[in-house]
Amino acid sequence: MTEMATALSRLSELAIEVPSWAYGNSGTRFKVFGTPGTPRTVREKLQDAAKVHELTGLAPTVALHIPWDKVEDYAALREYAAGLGVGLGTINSNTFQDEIYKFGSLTHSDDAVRQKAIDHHLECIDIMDAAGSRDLKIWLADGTNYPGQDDIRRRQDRLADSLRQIYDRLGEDQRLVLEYKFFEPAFYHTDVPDWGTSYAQTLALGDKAMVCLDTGHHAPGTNIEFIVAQLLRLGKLGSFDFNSRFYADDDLIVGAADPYQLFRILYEVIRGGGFGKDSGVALMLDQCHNLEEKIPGQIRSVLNVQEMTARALLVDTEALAEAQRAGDVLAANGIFSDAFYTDVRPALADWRESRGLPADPMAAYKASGYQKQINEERVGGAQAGWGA
Ligand code: PSV
Ligand code: MN
Repeated sequence: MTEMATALSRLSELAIEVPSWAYGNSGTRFKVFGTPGTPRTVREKLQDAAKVHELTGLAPTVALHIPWDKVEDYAALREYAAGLGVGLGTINSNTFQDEIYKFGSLTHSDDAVRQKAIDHHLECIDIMDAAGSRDLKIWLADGTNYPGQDDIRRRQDRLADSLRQIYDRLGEDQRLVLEYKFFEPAFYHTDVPDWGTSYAQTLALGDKAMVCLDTGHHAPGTNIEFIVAQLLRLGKLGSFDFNSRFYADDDLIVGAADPYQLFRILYEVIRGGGFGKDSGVALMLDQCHNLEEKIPGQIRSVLNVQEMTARALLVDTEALAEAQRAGDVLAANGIFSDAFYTDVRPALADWRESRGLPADPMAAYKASGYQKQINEERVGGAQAGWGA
């Protein structure tokens, strides 16, 4: 087998979870631009996600956000999704849009507010039971804007207690993933700002609690692949929220800003045993499409992950280990770079065709007429978006 064939033989293990909210309207704090054809309901979001999977074979599950994607009957939603060829994935909690959470949710000093936030997560687990989801993803907007505003140490204790109550309600095969973010919306301190805090909190909980790494949630210049390597080493990397950024938490198309960084991250994922169905690492997207059309935006994103995964699989690990052992810095770096600079696109096009998929999913989407169809059909009603 050629090196390319060996690399591509592992690609069928790649599965990327897409976020329901990527199909709704979202934007910046200045303006959210609506686009024609935007879903009005969860079912319409699932239709769009299914289109991405149909054309790429890469996105078999869809993450839901509660309450944005609240429905009466999750078992029925699950069946509806299955009919479209996709499954329901991670359930994301949301304690960042209610008035009562102005000063925090799982860390709040008022027990009544904190209980409400805990109850919301317990409700999310009920939804997971009905939807058949494995993961509960928790990201908190909790933090403070001014030194002295609250007792940052007590807030950690309250967080630990809240998480314990949520963790104890998880089913045997369910997990909790705790997502960190270094700032925003809080500007002085954030209660789960970094992987270390997420690691410490999830370690205290037990094996079913893991860290979620959102690639947009670090200070500029952070060596994210190092964090990936470390968390895999510690057995605590539960999931990714992939997106890319130039400045802050930009939520742009993954791989758009820095493809080499995506390559380096995926190399460490593979190297650390985080790649493949049984690895326990969920590869998700967390993106917002404000200017571009959303469905092709998601298609581009999953293709970018696939492309960088293929390149990372091309690294000649034996030659690399040998160069590293020999202390040959330039040879080692050269081997690494050679894989990154290999154009895998023609091979990927063949790979897709051999599986009955379109060689060029972006072109296939354009030619499919789907966008025109939803633009015409989805008229009236309220377009889904942040808070909807
Ligand atoms: C927070 O910035 C975040 O990354 C979390 O994952 C939220 O659930 C998501 O964005 C909402 O868009
Ligand atoms: Mn995220």
